[in-house]
Amino acid sequence: MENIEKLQEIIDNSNNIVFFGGAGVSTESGIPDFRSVDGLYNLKYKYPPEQIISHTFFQYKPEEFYKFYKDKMMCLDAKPNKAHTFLAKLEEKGKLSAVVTQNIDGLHQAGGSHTVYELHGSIHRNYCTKCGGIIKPDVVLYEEGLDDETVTNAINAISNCDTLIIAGTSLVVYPAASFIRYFKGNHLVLINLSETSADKMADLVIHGKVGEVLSQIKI
Ligand code: CNA
Repeated sequence: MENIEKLQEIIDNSNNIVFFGGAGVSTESGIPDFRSVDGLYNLKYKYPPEQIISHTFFQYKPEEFYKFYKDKMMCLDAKPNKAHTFLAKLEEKGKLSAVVTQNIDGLHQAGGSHTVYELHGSIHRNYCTKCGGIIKPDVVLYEEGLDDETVTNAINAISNCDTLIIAGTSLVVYPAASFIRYFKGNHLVLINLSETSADKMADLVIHGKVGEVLSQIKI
């Protein structure tokens, strides 16, 4: 409760908030994350998920890749949750300048957010790898680089914000996790179920569910 009040005060006094999130933002929409106990990394597959969602695996075993991808990553029926709608409202009120997300599910846009930098792409876009070649989802696989323009926009947003809210991410996937180092504003807030390496840097750490936490804030 004391933490919620502190978060309310920080949000009330901020006019340029950036939200940096990960898979934990969508677990309340029913999409499993990668590293929690019931996340994707604890499921049993013929190959470890890290291997399946790599560029090499996609090239050499596209059918196996697509089996896993369609089954576990293309969550087209998921609906935005309280975290997504809260952030959209915060943007509408002119208090949030950008959402920087590692998620590929498109739920921030579905929830009404406009400025969303998708560091790892989106399941909602696909492209042909060469004319008449295999279709690849526009998601960043292991061994692949991030889109330059998206990275520049994300870093600019983080560098210029007054408050950075980091939520629902284990902060272990690089380079995405390193972008939070560009923050030089007033308040760093961390909302995550489990501890992260950035807890010690934050002004406020809330170990809880991001949707539940944010929906208690009045805007
Ligand atoms: P991760 O490594 O799975 O970490 C998720 C973190 O969120 C963990 O620390 C959890 O404790 C925490 N968490 C889970 N649920 C909640 C909740 N309701 N509230 C607060 N915290 C919660 O995921 P990261 O995003 O850090 O890892 C990066 C990968 C995961 C990116 O490449 C993503 O593309 C990829 N991913 C995306 C999705 C998606 O688009 N929804 C789903 C699964 C994985």
